[in-house]
Parts: sequence; structure tokens; C-alpha cells
Amino acid sequence: EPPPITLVVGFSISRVIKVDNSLPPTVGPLHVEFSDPVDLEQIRQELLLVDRGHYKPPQCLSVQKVAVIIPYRHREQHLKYWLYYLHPILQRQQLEYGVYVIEQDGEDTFNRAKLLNVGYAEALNDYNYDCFVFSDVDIVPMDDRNTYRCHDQPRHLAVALDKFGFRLPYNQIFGGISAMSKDQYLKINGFPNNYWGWGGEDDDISNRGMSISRPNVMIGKCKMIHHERDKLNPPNPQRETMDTDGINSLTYNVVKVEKDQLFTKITVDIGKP
Ligand code: UDH
Repeated sequence: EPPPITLVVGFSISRVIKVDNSLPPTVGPLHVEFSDPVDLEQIRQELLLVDRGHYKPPQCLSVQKVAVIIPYRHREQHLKYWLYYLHPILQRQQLEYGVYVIEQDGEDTFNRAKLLNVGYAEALNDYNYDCFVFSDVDIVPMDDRNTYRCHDQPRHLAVALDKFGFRLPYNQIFGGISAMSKDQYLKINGFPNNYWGWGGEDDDISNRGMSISRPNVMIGKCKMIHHERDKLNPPNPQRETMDTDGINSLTYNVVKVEKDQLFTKITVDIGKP
């Protein structure tokens, strides 16, 4: 029997553990906090295997190629925390992954779901991904066994948020962090493009005719960075338009592409309400 490898699990948790060679080197519950500022330069030095936001495990072949899509505007501090915590977690999960930050250009009303559709399309242009994880920039999992990969059904990952008292607030919720394979995403025609402002787009997806898979509430604990509602993200009424509004009706213009070591940022003009 080979001796267990001793492994330093990353700078987000400072302890050294022994792992069984046959299991991914996840550690379970994580200490997550958003008080000390993070230094991206230090993170870049420690993550030399990440290139333009893309990582491939050096010692194994990842079963899925995962694109992580982050809808974004004016959240630089949140993005720093996200990168600080998530890169080491995704690497411990032994995933091949790429990080895409999809930034809405201009100052019109925010449209999260449309940015997610853009992220899907742009990530697929970039690489042959087969799984898509859609994540808010301000949510970090508190257990690294909550794997950022796809399952038989669309997967909801942010199931036990601190802000909701670590419970699922209602059953259809699909917000915060979710994962869909390419097939699942296409089957539901992606996300709606016409939800300008905050809320509703998540529940629309769960109305699109598939059941939702979830980790249990222990593994599914997540922590959110506290913030006030953004001015340009007012609450929005709900609609249901699956056949006509989705990835099949998506239009946008890429304004800028920025390749950082830790992510690809794509700034897009998605129009206005
Ligand atoms: N987002 C941005 N910029 C914005 C708005 C939203 O990047 O201006 C992205 C970001 O990834 C964010 C996600 O869209 O995590 C979801 O938006 P949100 O964080 O505003 O939604 P959430 O449900 O908060 O987290 C709603 C307002 C809560 C107000 C609470 C006041 N106490």
C-alpha cells in the first residue's frame, strides 16, 4: 500500500492534512470570512498552474470540464475574495475548470440571467466545456465537498446560505450557485434574457421542467458577503417565456476581453430594458 501523501491544502485554510491517495484531497468544513483584505498578487504567486483562469489537474484527468461563470459589475472586493477562496477549493476537487467573469458594460439596469447566457456562449467559444457552474460573485462554499460539477439533474449548490439561517428558503430556489451540463442547459433553453433587475430569474429556471439536485444542508453551507442592494438592480416582476426567450434568442456585443492569470473577464454590451 503506498504511503499517504502529506499535502498542504492551500492558503485559505492553514493546516496540513494526510489524505488517502484514492480520494480527492478535500478537507470538509472550511473557515470562511470576509474581514481581512486579500492580496491577489500573493494568490497569483501561489497558483502558478492557473493560466488565464484555466486549470487542469496535473496528476489526473478530470471527468468534466467545468466553466465557472460569474455575473459581474462593480464588485471588485467581492471578486478578490471569490478568487482567493475558490481557486484552491476547485483544485482540491480535482476539476479541470475555467473562470469567466462576465461584466455588464455601462450603467443600465443589471441583468444577471442574460450575463449567465453570455458566459455560457463565450466559455464554449473558448474551450470544449461540458459543465457550467453559474455563481454569484459574493458566495463562497463553507465545505469543499460541495463539488462544482454537474449531475444527472441541474444542481443547486448554494443550498444553506448563512443569510437564510443555513436553510433552503423555499423549494424551487435555484439561485446563488447552480450547475448544469451542456445538455441540461440546452434542454431548458438557458436562462431568460428579459429579467432586468433583481430576482425571479432563478425561479424561472426551476419552472422550466426539470427537477433539482442538491447536496445535503451540511455540505451545502455557504457564506455570503454582506452588501446593500445595488442601485441599478431593483426588484423585478416574474415572467415565464421558456420557448421564445433564452439561449436561442441571445444577442450581445463583446466590448472587451481581459485575460488575467486568475480569470478571463469579458465585458459585454447586453442592451437595456
Ligand atoms: N451583481 C453584480 N453587480 C451588481 C448587481 C449584481 O456584480 O450591481 C452580480 C453579483 O455576482 C451578485 C449577483 O449579481 O452576487 C446577484 O446580485 P445581488 O448580490 O444583488 O443579489 P442578492 O440576492 O442581494 O445577493 C440582493 C440585495 C440584498 C439587499 C440586502 C439589504 N440588507
